[in-house]
Amino acid sequence: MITKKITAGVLIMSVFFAASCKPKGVGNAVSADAASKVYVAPGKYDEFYNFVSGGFSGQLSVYGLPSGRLLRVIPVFSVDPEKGWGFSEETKPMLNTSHGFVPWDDLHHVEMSMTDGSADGKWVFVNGNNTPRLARVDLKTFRTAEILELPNSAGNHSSPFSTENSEYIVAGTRFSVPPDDVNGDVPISSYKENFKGHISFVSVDKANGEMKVAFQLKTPGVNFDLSHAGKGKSRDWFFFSTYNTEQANTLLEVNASQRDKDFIMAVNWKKAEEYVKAGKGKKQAVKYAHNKYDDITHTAKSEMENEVTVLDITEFPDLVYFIPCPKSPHGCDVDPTGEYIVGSGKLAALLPVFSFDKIQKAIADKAFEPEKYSGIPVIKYEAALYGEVQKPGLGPLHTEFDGNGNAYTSFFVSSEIVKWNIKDLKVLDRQPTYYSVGHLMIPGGDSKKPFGKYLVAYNKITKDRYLPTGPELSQSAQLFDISGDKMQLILDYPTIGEPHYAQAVPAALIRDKQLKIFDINANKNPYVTKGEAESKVVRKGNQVHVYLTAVRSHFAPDNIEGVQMGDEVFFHVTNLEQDWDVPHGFGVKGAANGELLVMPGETLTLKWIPDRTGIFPIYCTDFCSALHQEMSGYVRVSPKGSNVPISYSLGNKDKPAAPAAR
Ligand code: K7E
Ligand code: CUA
Repeated sequence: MITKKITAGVLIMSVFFAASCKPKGVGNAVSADAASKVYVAPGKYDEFYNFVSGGFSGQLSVYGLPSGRLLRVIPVFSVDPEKGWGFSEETKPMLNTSHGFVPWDDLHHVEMSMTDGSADGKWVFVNGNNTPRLARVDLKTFRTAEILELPNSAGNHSSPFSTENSEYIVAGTRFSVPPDDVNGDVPISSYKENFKGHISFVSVDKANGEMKVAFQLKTPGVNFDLSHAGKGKSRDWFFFSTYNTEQANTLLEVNASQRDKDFIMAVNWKKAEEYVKAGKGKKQAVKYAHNKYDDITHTAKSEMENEVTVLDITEFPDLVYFIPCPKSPHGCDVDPTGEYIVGSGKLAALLPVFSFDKIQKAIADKAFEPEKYSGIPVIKYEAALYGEVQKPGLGPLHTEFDGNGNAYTSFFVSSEIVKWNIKDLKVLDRQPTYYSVGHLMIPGGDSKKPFGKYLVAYNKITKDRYLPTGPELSQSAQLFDISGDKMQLILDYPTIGEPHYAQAVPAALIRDKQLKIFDINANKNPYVTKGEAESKVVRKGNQVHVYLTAVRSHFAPDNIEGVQMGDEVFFHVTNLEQDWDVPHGFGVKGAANGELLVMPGETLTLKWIPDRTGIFPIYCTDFCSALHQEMSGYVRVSPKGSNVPISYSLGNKDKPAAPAAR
């Protein structure tokens, strides 16, 4: 038995190691007119914003397409000393969780907020795969506005995917684990009895985007990988790919690859919503963090939530159905019409396409397998199947759509993108990728209205593609023109972190909505300083609060004395500028902290605990004017108990110290 299993494992591994084979035609794939297709002249704008997951970097990067220009890296789940994200006192609460401050995560998927099944350019949702979290990035500021931890979950991979009007963003747990409210101190080998899956349905407030765990579905213990909501006629449904339906708990590469088929889980989320409204859900005590950033107080707040409503899917016979899908499916993608659901079995030699109409008929006719799976009806494979794409390639992962009846699937093992027709399931074109493509992306390619035109392949391995940089090579993106019958490779560029999924939308949807400055008059940060005359230094016990202003090209005050060893110094820096693109930075010698990068009208706070006596320069880190190098000052640190009083000045105009509030 064991030998048999190991042989299966070796087979699987050898398929995956074949990933490093070079595809044919390497080196001459880019034709002569490619340069003109990606050329965006200096001063001209790109046609698309492209939001790209950073994988293990935990951040979201923003590129222009077709140029491949990197426009921005938005810190989300990982601290970023460059922007002070997770270092300033105001942003630290954003990374709070029920485990405390978690400074990193693994960000895989990107979903734009949607109206009528199409991106509306308001927000981008992203997932944290490690400590299960969802984040919302505001596209007016290109900043993370909200982070929501997910209870009962472990590894939020199947996320975030949105219903047609972003009624819900889903989050399916990758790892099943014992629920949060039971004793989880159980043998790992008791997986089958004690481990459960949970899918979170997170509602989104139409007006301000605020997220809330509306309810969860408790499922048998399996791994959830990816998902997509239905569209059009299937809009009330959600589809999730599962693997490890073997319910193995060790050596998954072998033991979770035993069954010939795993499942796509079809969920009628409208029904689930009705059950919850009718009070059928069970309230469960849990603990998870909900963090929000406020652009008026310029401060994040972290609150612990303590309850969630759970529906056990085994108790509701018409809520969830399993559809067999060969073999360890990864991507689960729904075409623009909502009729076709593509399951990409990583170990399958074909690509099954399921029909929503047939699934509905199968449910009505009870065309189920004789045996349920953990109490859930299993629809007969043939009863749900529209057809199979034969010999599409090896190691299918993800599928996107161009809106013209074509699907494009990425193949990791055979390292290629394959274009096929959704109706007749015939392969139309295949192009190599360099190398081992993971996700692929067409602007709007998972929505009701794909914008088409381009396809980007996000590749895992680059080997000989760029100048070598030691043991670690960058991942790459490859841009294809898909406007013709054949895909044409037109650009190749390195990426930040490890990109997984990405999305892109026409620039016009976002470009003109940008916030240029924060209104200083509206600034309600408790430590704001609205003019130089109000700048001051206040001692409160062993805390020294420095109310500092920044304007081209000085800080007020810039000479500070009276700080002592044992003090905690808080620099509350307000940028008084009211002009676009004039941030000021703030750095302190020896501070065990990041810098601050303060936008016009904003207040941010840097905490510093001096470790020695002496003179410590402070300075602006962002080249803001011709006299930027002059934008600096000094802080004097004296021994504990010294009689040097608190004093501060600018231009030798001494100001008396504000009365100490001890
Ligand atoms: Cu295919 Cu995490 Cu979406 Cu990567 S996942 S490739
Ligand atoms: Cu302010 Cu440089």
